Amino acid sequence: MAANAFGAAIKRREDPRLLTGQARYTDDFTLPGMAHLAVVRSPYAHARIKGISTKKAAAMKGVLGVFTGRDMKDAGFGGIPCAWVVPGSDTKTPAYPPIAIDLVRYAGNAVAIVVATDRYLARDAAEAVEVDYAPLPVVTDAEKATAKGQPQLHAEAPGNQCFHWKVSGGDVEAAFRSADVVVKERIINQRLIPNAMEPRAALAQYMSGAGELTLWVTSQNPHIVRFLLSLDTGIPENKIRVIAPEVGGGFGSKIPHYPEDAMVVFASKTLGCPVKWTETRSENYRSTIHGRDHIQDVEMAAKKDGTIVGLRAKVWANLGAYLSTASTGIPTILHGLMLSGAYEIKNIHEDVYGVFTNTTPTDAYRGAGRPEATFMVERLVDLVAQKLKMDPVEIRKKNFIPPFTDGHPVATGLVYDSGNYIGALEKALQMLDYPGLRRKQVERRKKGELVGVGFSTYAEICGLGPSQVAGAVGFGGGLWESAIVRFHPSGKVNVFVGISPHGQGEETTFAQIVSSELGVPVEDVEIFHGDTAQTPMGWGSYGSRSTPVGSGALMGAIGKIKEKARIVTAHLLEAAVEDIDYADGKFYVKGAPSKSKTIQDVALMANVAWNYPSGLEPGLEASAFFDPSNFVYPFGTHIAVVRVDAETGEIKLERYVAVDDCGRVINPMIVEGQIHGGIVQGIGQALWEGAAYDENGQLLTGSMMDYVVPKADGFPVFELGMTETPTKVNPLGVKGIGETGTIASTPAIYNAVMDALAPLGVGKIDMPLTPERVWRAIRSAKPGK
Ligand code: MCN
Repeated sequence: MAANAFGAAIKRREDPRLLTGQARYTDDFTLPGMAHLAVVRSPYAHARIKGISTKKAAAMKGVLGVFTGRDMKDAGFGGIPCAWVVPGSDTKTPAYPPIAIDLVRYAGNAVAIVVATDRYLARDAAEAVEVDYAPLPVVTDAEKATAKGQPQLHAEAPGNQCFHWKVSGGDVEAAFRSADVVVKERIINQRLIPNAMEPRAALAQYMSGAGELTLWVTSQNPHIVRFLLSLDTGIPENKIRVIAPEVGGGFGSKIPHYPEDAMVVFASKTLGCPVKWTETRSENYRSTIHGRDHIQDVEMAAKKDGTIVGLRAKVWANLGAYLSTASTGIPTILHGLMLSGAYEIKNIHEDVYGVFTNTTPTDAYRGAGRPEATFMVERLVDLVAQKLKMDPVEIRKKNFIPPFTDGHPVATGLVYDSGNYIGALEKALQMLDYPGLRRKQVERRKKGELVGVGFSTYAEICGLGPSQVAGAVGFGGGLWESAIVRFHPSGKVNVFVGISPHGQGEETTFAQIVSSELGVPVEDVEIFHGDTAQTPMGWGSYGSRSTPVGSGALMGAIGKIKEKARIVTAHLLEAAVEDIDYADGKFYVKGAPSKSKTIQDVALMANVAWNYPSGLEPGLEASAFFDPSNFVYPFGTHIAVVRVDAETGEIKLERYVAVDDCGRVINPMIVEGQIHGGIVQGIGQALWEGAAYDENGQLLTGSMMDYVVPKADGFPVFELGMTETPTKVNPLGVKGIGETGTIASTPAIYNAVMDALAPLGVGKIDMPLTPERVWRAIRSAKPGK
């Protein structure tokens, strides 16, 4: 049976293999003669390398080679490129050698590699590499790093400033002068560590005869890795095959092209055998990118009636020690341009300073820039409401952009595609029974309970394209997608897509689209992705773009298949092509529906081509490319209800209501799953997670014993609702959903906790809101403040 493209809650077809241990991840691949690579990492966050002695390690059993950064450089391997340099920000892009040469800049920076016949021998030998370090002073805080007299990381970036980027819309100074109230806040959007189930891994096989390289790698975007790898290895792009087999989650951390990718290639090329590296969890914490880490000074100005007239901010974004693949685009384009949120804020100005520090490089982490913007806006909106003694719902309603379907420009220069913010809020309020809840809150407060309600009415930007905009904002690639639909004689279908899902479920949703559009049973459709030799060019799965952009390409290919099928059907039924229509899986003659052919009939004839229109190419296969005309802007309302234990500072989440709008919904079950996971990740930031460095740049939260990730037992059943406001920027009217939960939930929780603590006069606690921090705040609270 053909599936519905929209609304069919089909179970994820990828799950049985994932849940029964039958999926193959990079580390599962073993090639004949394969060697293993281990990385020697700096224990210092900043140090001069005085010398490296590899002799002892090289003499150990099973060791095939020990190499330094200089060896890689001498072999022609270049630095890891940064793929996003935002124009107009005077961005400094210092060299990022895959293995440090002369200087290490963060604890975990690679200083040497060891290759051995066995992974344990490699790790043992790595410990025998002797490195003579001269430690240097360290700076880990982004704001502090810009001050005079601080340690300098890169000669070309004085004051550790990588860039200064500004966004301006309207006249913010005049807006602040005209305001009745101004609220200010310093927000620390703390550093987070992505926790994909599968750590990173890379396996390279260089075939010297043909000059060809195959790299199996844990990547969200194998085509981008292929492109960047061709730059730093010097191997031509068309001789590189990058395969992202099963990838056990990424959440943004598997977007970058990492030094280890280049290391295995170098080792394989040098030693003439396949070489594999698999990260340990503690390596993962130190060497895979981190997310967020913003210090934000924000002010919001409003009139007495609650009309927000301006937003002004200064942000120090911690980029870590080197520029990771997309790092400079996150605190600028994906953060700074979203400062209007769901509101009509006509005057906005923000200065963003991108800063180098002696910490792990940062890059995209689920939401990437938008959680930092949404938290800022949603918190400040609440503070204005508090100051004006307005209900947080009223102030939001007053400032929302009214419903629109044909584009709405905001002060930062973006044009939102479609939105109905009030619609989502009203639905969520209904689900919550807001008046009833507030009444109960009053009663419970009288009994001494600390209960609070928190709102987050977000709008976010995703579905990254269009490519012209990508180019204009300095992204080093395109942002279009492509797809190939291929029918076999039996009527079975293979679909090859450029996107590279790694847990999101497009093998199911894209099969649903093909099935519904062409009348093929969903089981007959197989989706292929993640192999540059097999799939057409694509720019990857991130920025919740796979569905809004990838489905556009798929629909293009489906359209071409339908066109060809009409020609073949017309020939078979001896009718004119113009007289052939398509409905419910059948191509039929208008006015004579019994005269029809199925797509399977057409596929057989097109493949054997026995009785076939003259001049028409045989085969039933089509490829298409799609570049959207705009981004998409999902939105919604998330509401948290919390109770704070005054004795212990513990926060109990009593209810969580979320109404999201991602345009037309393909698979509601998958969409709900994405929202669940997203909400949990955002709550993790609000309540538990936070990477901490000591004054020497040592990562104190270097393992799962010290870094608290959310667990299922900490949550109530989420109450989810949807509204559907289609977009016009892609053929199906779909927007992304992969990040909305993460973007929305952090401020909802934070605002709820602050609402709970308001009677005590507590107005601010830095995230994460751990029981200890909350308890201390309650202890030092001044009621009535
Ligand atoms: N979907 C749908 N109807 C819509 C929109 C989406 O049915 N209107 C479905 C899609 O077809 C897909 C899923 O929802 O099955 C998510 O699609 P989309 O919003 O397009 O997001 P992407 O596939 O591009 O995934 C990226 C997004 C991001 S940016 C991060 S980070 C993230 C996330 O997805 N990382 C994840 N979700 C994740 N889920 C898992 N399991 N693992 C990760 O690493």
